[in-house]
Amino acid sequence: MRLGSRPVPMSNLSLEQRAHNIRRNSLRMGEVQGQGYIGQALGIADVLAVAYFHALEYRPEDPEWEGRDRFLLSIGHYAIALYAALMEADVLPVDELETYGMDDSRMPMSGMASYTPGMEITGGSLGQGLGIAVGMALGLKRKSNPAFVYNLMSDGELGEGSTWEAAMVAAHHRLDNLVCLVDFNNQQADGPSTRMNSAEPLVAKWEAFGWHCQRVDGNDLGAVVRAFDAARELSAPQPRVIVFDTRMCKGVPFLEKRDITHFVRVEADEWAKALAVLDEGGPQ
Ligand SMILES: Cc1ncc(C[n+]2csc(CCOP(=O)(O)OP(=O)(O)O)c2C)c(N)n1
Ligand SMILES: [Mg+2]
Repeated sequence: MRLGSRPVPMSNLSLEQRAHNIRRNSLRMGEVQGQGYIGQALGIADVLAVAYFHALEYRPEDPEWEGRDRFLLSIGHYAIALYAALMEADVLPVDELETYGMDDSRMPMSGMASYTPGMEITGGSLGQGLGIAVGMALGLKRKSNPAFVYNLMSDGELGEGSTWEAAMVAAHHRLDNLVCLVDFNNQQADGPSTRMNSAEPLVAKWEAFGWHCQRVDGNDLGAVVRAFDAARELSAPQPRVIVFDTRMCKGVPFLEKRDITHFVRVEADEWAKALAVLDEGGPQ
């Protein structure tokens, strides 16, 4: 553990409970605006719970603490998911969710670094996060700062050339302080990623680019924990990537069943129903 960092865990709530709370916060924000990328938020909640309550070192009261692990949200449209996690992590106050997406809110609908504590980058233009993460990881190494850089990106971003340019540079510089997290929800704007522009065989591809690659079920908390641990503990001098297969809308069966495209339509009366169904299912 780094000098001055906080001991984990911050409390004895289970990861299941944390993931559940992240899903609840997301749905409550969606209800405020009547919209939001809720399918993505529900799908990635387990990965965010493990990131913020198992893997990352940070200080909720000092989000810019120099020793913090950096968590980059390359996918700006997933902001609702990260706000939900930052609230659960006490970086943002929960009652602020009432302001989600409003004028003067610190939580705009797309993630912007200058607005929100804990939002490291402005990530709406897809394919930029990994390049920024590479620069940060290099910078930290030059400053002998042992922090890790995590970059959360989407399967849609695997179709961006800039992602693979960054991947090559990361391997060239042996960035063992860089962990890329890919949300493979098999969904992008026009349909399933595997049908639009398949990145398979994905593990072999990352490995060919010089990365240590794992692929796990992103909604299996135990598997997610083990993957984060393995990525962090690996001694090989190479960057690490974890591909998480996730299920959009996880935890709300009537939304899971919907013929999901990139943006899930939730009717006005369905937000409360979604929350009730989530609570009924309980932490999983
Ligand atoms: C460079 C760039 N091209 C296009 C867009 C428009 N856009 C926003 S989200 C999105 C879907 C991309 O797929 P993925 O990130 O996997 O999204 P998911 O459906 O899983 O949320 C697109 C095309 C963008 N933000 N940036
Ligand atoms: Mg996707």
